[in-house]
Amino acid sequence: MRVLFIQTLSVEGASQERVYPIGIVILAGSLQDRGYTVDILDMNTGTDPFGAVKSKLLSFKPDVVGLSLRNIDPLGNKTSSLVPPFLVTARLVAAVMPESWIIAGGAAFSLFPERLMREVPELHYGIVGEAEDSLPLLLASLENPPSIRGLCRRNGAGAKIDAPSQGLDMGDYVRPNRNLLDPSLYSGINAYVPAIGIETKRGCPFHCAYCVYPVLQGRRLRCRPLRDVVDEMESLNKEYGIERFHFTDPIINYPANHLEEICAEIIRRKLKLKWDGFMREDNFDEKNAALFEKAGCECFSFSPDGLCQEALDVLDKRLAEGDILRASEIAAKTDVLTVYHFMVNVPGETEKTCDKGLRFLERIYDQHGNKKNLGTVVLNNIRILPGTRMEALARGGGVIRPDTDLLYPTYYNPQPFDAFRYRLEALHLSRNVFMWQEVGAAV
Ligand code: B12
Repeated sequence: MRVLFIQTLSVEGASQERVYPIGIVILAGSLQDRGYTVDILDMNTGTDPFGAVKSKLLSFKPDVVGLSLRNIDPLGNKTSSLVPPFLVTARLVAAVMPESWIIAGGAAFSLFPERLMREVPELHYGIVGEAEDSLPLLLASLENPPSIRGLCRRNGAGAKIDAPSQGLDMGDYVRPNRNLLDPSLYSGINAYVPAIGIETKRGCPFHCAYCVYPVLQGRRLRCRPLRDVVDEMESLNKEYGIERFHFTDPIINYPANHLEEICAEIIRRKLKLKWDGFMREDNFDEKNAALFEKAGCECFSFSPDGLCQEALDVLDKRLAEGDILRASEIAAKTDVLTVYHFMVNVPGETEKTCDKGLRFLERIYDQHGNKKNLGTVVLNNIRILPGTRMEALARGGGVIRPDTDLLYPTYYNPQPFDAFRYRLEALHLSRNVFMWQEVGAAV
């Protein structure tokens, strides 16, 4: 059986940062190991994505096409959607290869399975969540599949979805087979984000009110054996010359010691690699910050999200303002860049919390002023995603209607603080410009 995987459009235009699609490369590799003939097309890498789909279909002639939908929209306060290009891709596949089965998967599909089955009638099946075990079972029973973890099948006008898998043992992790999609094609195309992702674990035990990571990977932390992680990085470096990596974990420095052990192994093998990933502030101290830096960390990415204690509490971050300031003080003393992500106009925002937020941002800039090692500050309104506490808060509080369709970009940004983001952005830009231009104190 011939199986073609397509990474559908993940970004709005060719100028955006691209990421190597490890999800479909893992799936294709494990199918190949089982005797399937596989191929991969990433629509994000060329200049004529739909033309590339048509020619790949005609040359490869797949029996099954797996469509991966990673992002439902570009986030970042934008109002465009990635559903239309996904729909058109499925339509194009059905038109060119009417006999092929079309199966969808990926993070964004997993957040909206039923909605997307309705929106895209060309899809025969979907798989919600991780698919290493489920996809081979589905391919072996396409005409009449039994109950399979995460399987999404049509059921009248709607869809029936079996409980997803969130339990893959990371000791059995099958590394992405890079022969199926050359990682060097992704070298040098991004200005900021390392395009090659490495998983060190799956799962997230936290309860942040807006976040879907536990929906996608479950709450149980499943760590990969550290040598397997470093072997993967080392072989990518030796075989493909890859030097920069992004650890894709929800939180890279949790649980304690896993990342530390990976770093110790990188240092022991004398690998000259650069990497980054999202870290929690309450597990960040002088000792591990120094170790991370020595092992090649090129950016501490923090997502404290709340700009004051009230915001941290309403977002259920289980962090204190002091944790964030202490982490930023430590980070500011290193030679590593730090990036902070904050959410703006969160539930319960008042004049007082806005003022506190502005002062908090000032303090972070003050800490980094000396070494000028503040990469950037990302300020976003919250994209309301299904199944999160934010959805309940937004619907319950009348911020969105009971029937608002979350499939398309919907942000939590009620009046009267709907323009607060711009005040924060003005402060952020001003501090940034004045830090670099050295023309005295910013206002
Ligand atoms: C790491 C990460 C990043 C890194 C990527 C760096 C890199 N080099 O890889 C960075 C920080 C750069 C990033 C950026 C963005 N990201 Co991001 N990212 C993630 C994260 C945490 C992990 C992704 C990952 O690699 N997972 C590991 C792989 C193995 O899993 P997977 O791809 O999901 O594949 C599995 C299954 O989905 C399934 N599957 C996948 N494809 C298919 C296909 C078929 C046919 C089948 C059956 C199954 C299947 O099987 C796979 C194996 O089990 C996810 C959250 C999450 N936990 O999923 C968010 C996530 C995917 N990102 C998201 C978004 C929106 C973005 C951005 C648009 C944000 C922005 N404005 O910058 C950009 C887009 C970048 C791009 N070009 O696509 C959203 C997408 C959903 C949504 N809300 O739209 C997520 C879910 C987070 C969120 N906030 O909700 N991201």
